[in-house]
Amino acid sequence: MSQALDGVRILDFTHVQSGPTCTQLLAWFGADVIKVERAGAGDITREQLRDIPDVDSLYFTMLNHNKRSVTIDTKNPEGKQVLEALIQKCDVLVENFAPGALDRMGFTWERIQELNPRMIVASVKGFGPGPYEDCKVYENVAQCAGGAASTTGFDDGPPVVTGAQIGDSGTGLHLALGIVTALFQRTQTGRGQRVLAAMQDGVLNLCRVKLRDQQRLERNGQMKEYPQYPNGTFGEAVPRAGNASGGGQPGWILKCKGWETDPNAYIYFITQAPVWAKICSVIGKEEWATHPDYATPAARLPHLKDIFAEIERWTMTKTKFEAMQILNKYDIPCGPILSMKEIAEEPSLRKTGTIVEVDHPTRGKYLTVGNPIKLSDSPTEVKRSPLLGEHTDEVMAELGYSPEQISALRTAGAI
Ligand code: CAO
Repeated sequence: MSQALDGVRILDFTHVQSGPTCTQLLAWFGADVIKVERAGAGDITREQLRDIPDVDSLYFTMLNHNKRSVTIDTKNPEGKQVLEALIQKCDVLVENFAPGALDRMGFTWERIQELNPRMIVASVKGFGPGPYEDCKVYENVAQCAGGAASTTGFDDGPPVVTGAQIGDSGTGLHLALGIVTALFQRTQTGRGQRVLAAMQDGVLNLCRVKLRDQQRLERNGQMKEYPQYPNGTFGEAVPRAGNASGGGQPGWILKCKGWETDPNAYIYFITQAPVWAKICSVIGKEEWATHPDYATPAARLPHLKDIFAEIERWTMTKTKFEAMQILNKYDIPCGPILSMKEIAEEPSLRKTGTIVEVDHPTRGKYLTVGNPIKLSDSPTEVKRSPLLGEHTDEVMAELGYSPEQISALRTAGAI
């Protein structure tokens, strides 16, 4: 079967996590992704957090599936010529270098336009134009600058970063959408364009509900679904809300059977208004369904702590999976706190290709997260990440270089 992005060629100048997330997705949708790396070194993540000596790390392999790897020294004059040939042949150049690095290499937007006016140049940067535009940025910096850290954690503790890589992988997702959108517009205009996804912007986009709450706080001085209400205090900025739900249906994380020894024996429980009577019946508090202090969502808000304490008395008598089974029968929204071990072993995720086992020539078998976006007409087959420079000769031949020329360029240190 064909794939959605068949025929699209991506010149992949990305490294670490944000950019590679984007180009991996494009590769999974069928694009030919040619990753350019420095000979002898490659993407720095190849050697970061290694679990097996001298073998590409899981950090690298899990972010670079379905790509081809070519080595080019883009600061070498002959290497630059090879890169120019690739720019002429490709549709999109994706990069997440530090600000200005592409210009310093000699590949300004103007130069790229001269070489290929249809080229889309897509970049991840830490910040958009403004006071921090020249800064180098990693994941947690973006989480802090994008509003996630100040709104994550508990009221009596410091800001907390989340394990979800919303700065890197989140921005990579944003960039991928920008790229396919630009490709679509190019079908009308025939022109390329620049696509920028700043990590601060991407994180803030994912924290949209917290800017909503900032304005609610400024108008009313409090937010009744926050744990600070009714007995705590609100300051000028949105406080950390612990495990409170970001939406209009209050929720909290509750202990389940075994919590004393299992750090993940918990369940997320949402007291969705339409199923309130069922919740009362399940936990044995039938009288709450009609009691004036509990019967309506507004009446419940000042009592949320007591309500969740009562529900927890019930959840603590069940394992998280038993609780799920019972609650789902009544359409009560809830979710088990799953550990990475449980996720890795979950058969349904293997079946859908969300968790995939991949074989790698030097590492052997490992697990990865497959394509989370499923297209019915464009199936994804996850293929292992390339070894450093594995496809240099193949890509050079496609560009029209003879074996002798390739060998001479290698001797000159250009590839
Ligand atoms: N041949 C020759 N030179 C190459 C090359 C190649 N194939 N590939 C890269 N280089 C050079 C670049 O031109 C750059 O050189 P100059 O500094 O002389 O211009 C140099 O390698 C290093 O690039 P860098 O500054 O991007 O790398 P770094 O490790 O110092 O910084 C990072 C890493 C991520 C902080 C920075 O790239 C960045 O801020 N990127 C944008 C934001 C981003 O994506 N952050 C998320 C990263 S994922 O956690």
